[in-house]
This record gives sequence, structure tokens and C-alpha cells, in this order.
Amino acid sequence: MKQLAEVYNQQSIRPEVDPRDAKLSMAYIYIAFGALFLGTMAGVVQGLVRGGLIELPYSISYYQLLTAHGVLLALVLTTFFIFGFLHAGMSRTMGAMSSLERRLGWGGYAVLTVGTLLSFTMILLNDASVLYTFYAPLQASPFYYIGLTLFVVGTWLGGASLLTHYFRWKKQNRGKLTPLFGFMTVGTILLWFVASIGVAATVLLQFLPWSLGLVDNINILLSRTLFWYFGHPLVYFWLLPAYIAWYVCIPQIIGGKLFSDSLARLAFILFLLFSIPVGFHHQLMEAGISEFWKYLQVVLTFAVIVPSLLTAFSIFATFELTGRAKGATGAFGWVKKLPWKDARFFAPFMGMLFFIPAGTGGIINASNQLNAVVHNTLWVVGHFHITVGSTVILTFFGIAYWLIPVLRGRQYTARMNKLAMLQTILWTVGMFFMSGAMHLLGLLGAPRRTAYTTYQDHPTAIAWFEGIFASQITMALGGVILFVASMLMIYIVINLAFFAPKAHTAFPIGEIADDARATPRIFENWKLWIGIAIALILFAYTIPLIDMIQHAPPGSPPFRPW
Ligand code: HAS
Repeated sequence: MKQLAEVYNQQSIRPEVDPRDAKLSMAYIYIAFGALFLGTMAGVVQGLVRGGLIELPYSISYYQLLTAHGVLLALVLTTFFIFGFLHAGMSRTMGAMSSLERRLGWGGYAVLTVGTLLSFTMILLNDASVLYTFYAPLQASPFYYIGLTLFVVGTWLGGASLLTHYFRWKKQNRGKLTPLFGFMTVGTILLWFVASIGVAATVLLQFLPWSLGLVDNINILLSRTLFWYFGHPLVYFWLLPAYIAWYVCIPQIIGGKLFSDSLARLAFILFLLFSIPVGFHHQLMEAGISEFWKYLQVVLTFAVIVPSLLTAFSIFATFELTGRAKGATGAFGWVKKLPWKDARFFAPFMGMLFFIPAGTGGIINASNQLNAVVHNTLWVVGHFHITVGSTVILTFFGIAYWLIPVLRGRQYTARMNKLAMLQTILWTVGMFFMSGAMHLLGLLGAPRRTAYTTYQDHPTAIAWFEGIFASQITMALGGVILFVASMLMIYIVINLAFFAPKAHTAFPIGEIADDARATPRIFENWKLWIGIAIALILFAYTIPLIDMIQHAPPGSPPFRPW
């Protein structure tokens, strides 16, 4: 490993990340890991409370903690890490940012940070215990929604910086194929722009006026529909940067080449087309939406599974080609050639493995009849912990192991690699116990979004604490292991950022396999893809939305049950 790190560190691939851009990326990454620290602290306490192992002091409510946990990890950690990674990768592959792009980048960072602090303060003041999905009719302080608005505006500024960077490069490099990192970044940001219109609309037009007392009632179905219009592509906004690392960085880390550039780009185009008009699969059990529109969006949901299957194929093929190029023989000899002791590969790889059952779980969720069994149970919580909490986060950890040294001009040492391996194993074991138990408990009927309760000692609820594996105690123990893994991660991050030896570390950008076919030019026709995406969105949403507005029920007054 030491040798590998040395060779890797000596490679001098130019241009590396411009120091001014590296500073911006690191600013994002510090907040991301600050959120990991606080968010997992909230998580372990809430797991122990739900398992009936400890009680909270009266000054803290379970739902306040749950809101902090969800917001910090699902929204703050992911978004800040993604922007840090994308800015760094764009600077590495498409040259340093211009001063305008850098100003936009810092502007986005500042607005995003102010929005985060405002919303988080409201949670701390127990004025926003509405959970990360902020479902109406629960009502938070208006400042919480203002914070959320700033959060979204911040991402738009950051996104504008990335897009401006891309268009400037295109202008300066007419006729050239955009580097894969840049192409994928544009796909991710376009997806985010189109999707975040939904959350902006519901927050600005519904939640803010309602929380300010300007209107008495809120149309709940409309608010949830606009939320899920945004909420499902949000999960791909988390996933796509992880896929960027799988397609662009992992081939270089394992010493191979990407199987196909075209297939990788096609997967991202398909995400742009199909990931938005599918929000109804989160609302399959809700009244007020006709079966036809739910059916249509379920069909489109099955279409958005295809790019993940393409990714599984592509990455698998990359692994096999790499192993064979290194002399592997037999059907599975190539598996032995993968760098199992390098956490920069091992952590994302464990994320890939998690995604096999996680994706299967997603397909179960999306099937109408099965959704009736799992909806609003702990199964769904298990699902999102092995998707975003494992596939995405383990990949982000894998990225952090090399990205922080790149940005800070330091070395990823053999000692840090050992700790990173341990961190990955702990995270994997903790998540296996916690999410495994959540899935099974969900099938046994345990609901999500509830604090500790035995429902007046009902035998079914008592059984949720007594199972050997399917128990809320197993869940809590898994949470404790995850907490230890998280603290170890924080230690590694601090070490890599401030104490690791000074060195030049290369940003891993893989090459494409020599015999891969040329990439069709039409893949970069963004106008075409956005046009089709908008047409699909209009098709899937126009009539149901008109129906919800025209036949709106009286709406609901606010509820603050805490
Ligand atoms: Fe989901 C609920 C359906 C993917 C996150 N999802 C959620 C929620 C979250 C979430 C946060 O249809 C809860 C929201 C809430 O609070 O209410 N989900 C899907 C489907 C997919 C899917 C069809 N979800 C994700 C991803 C997430 C995520 C990704 C985060 C990053 N989800 C649902 C539905 C619900 C839902 C319903 C609502 C449930 C309800 O009732 O409330 C698909 O995208 C999954 C496709 C994936 C695959 C797997 C491909 C495998 C790969 C790994 C390859 C491995 C390799 C290694 C290469 C088909 C790519 C192999 C090498 C060796 C050597 C072995």
C-alpha cells in the first residue's frame, strides 16, 4: 500500500486543482464533515431512545432530534460534499475557474451556509420539528422556510458557477469532446435545476405565506406533490456524484480504464430524462391522485432503474477488463486483481455492494401492491440508509480519502489507509445490523417517524424489541457502531486536512478503454435532453396538478404537536 501511495503521489498530472478553487472546495468539505459529526451524534442518541435504552431530558424532543439528524445528513452533508467535489473535479479536468465563476461559487457557498445556519437554529430552538420532509400540516417557524429558500438559492448560485465554467470551456474548445467529469457535472446540475423548481414553488407559494399567517390553510396534497416532484430527483442528485466517482475516478484508482465512455454518458442522459416525472411513487398510498397517473409514473420509475443497471454493467465490465489486463485468468480470476487493501477503492466498492439489495428494495417500493406493505414503515428508513447512507456516503468517504490530500497538498499515508479500511468495515457492519433490522421490522409492521412506544404493551409492538435480529435494540446497536465509524471518519478527515505529510497527490481521472467506440455527438445536445425531460414532466404532472388545484379541498390549518 505504501508503495502504491508513493507511485500514485509521484504522478504529476497537470493541471491539478487550482489552489484558489481548492480553497472553495475545502470550505464546502469542512461544513459537510461538520454536519456528519453533529448528524451522527443526533442519530445515535435517537436510535438509543427508539430502542428504549435511554430517555431524553425534557428539554429535547425526539422529533427535534430526528429533524436535526435528517436535515444535517440527508441535506447538509450531501449537498456541501457534492459542491466541494464537483468544483474540484471541474477545476481539475476543465481548468481553473474564472474570477466570475469563483465569485459565483463563493456566493453560493455563503448563501447556502447562511440558509443552513438559519434553518438549523430554528431546529435547535425547537421551532421546526417537522422532520426533513417538512410535511404539511406540520408547521415550522417562517425562518425555517426562509432558511430552506436560501439553501436552494445557494445551490442555484453554485450550479450557475459550474455551468458557466462548462460553457466557457466549450467556447474555448470548440468541437472537442467534453471531459467525462464535466459532462456528468452538467447532467447533475441540470437535473438539480429542473427538480428544485418543485421545492422552491411549494416553499415560496405555500409554506411561507401559511407560516407567516398570510393565509389560514394549506393544500396538503399539492404541497406533497410539489415536494416529491423534487424529492425523488433529489436522491439522484445525491447518487450521480457517487456515479461520477465510479465512472471517472475508480478506473484510475484500480489501475484500469473505463469500459465505455458512451454508456457512461447515456446513463446520465437517462437520469435527466426519467428521474423527475416519478414522484408519485412516494405517494402511491395517498388519496386524491387517480390510479392512472400513479400507474404512469410507476412505469417511468421502472425506466429510471435502467441507467443504474447500465452502471452496474459498465462498472462490472471495467473491473473485469482491468483484472484481465493484469493477467487474470478464469471466470473470476480478475476479482483477485482488484486493490482490496486500498480504502479509496474498498469504501466505494462496499457502497456498490450495498446498492444491489438497496436497488432491489427500491424496485419493491415502486411496485404498487408491495408499496402497500412497506409504506410508512421502518422498511423505508432501512431503504434510505442503504442507498444514501451507504452507497452514496461510502463513496463520498472513498472520495474524501484522496480528495482532501489533493486539495490540501498532503499525502494519503499507509497509516491513514489502515484507519480508512477499519472505518469502512465498521460503517458496513453497523449499517448491516441497523438497516437489516429496519427492513425486517418494517415487514413486521413497525412504523417510521415514531419515538419509543409499545402501544400500551400490544404484543405485536413488544415483539419489535424481542426479535433476535429484527429488533429495535439491534437497530440501536448498529447505530452505535455507525457512530464509532463516524467519529473515526472525522479523525481521518482532520488528519488528512491538517496533519498528514505535505506532498503532491494526484486527482485520479481514469482513461477510456482503447477499443471503446467513439462517443456520439448528440449526447451533448443538452437542449434536446432538457426538451424531452420537460415534455415528460408536463405529460406526467400537468393534469394531476390542475386537478389538485381546481378541486382543492378547504386545506388544513397548521399543527404544532410538539
Ligand atoms: Fe428510493 C423511498 C424507489 C433508489 C433514497 N428512497 C426513498 C427515500 C429515500 C430514498 C431517501 O418507489 C425515503 C423518502 C422519504 O423520506 O419518504 N428508490 C426507488 C427506486 C430506486 C431507488 C426504484 N432511493 C434510491 C436511491 C436513493 C434513494 C439511489 C438515495 C441515494 N424509494 C423508492 C420508492 C420510495 C423510495 C418507491 C417510496 C417508498 C414509500 O412508500 O415511502 C432505483 O433507482 C434503484 C435502482 C438501482 C438498482 C441497483 C443497481 C446496482 C448497482 C451496483 C452495482 C454493483 C457493482 C459491484 C458494480 C437497480 C449499480 C459488483 C462487483 C462485484 C465483484 C460483485
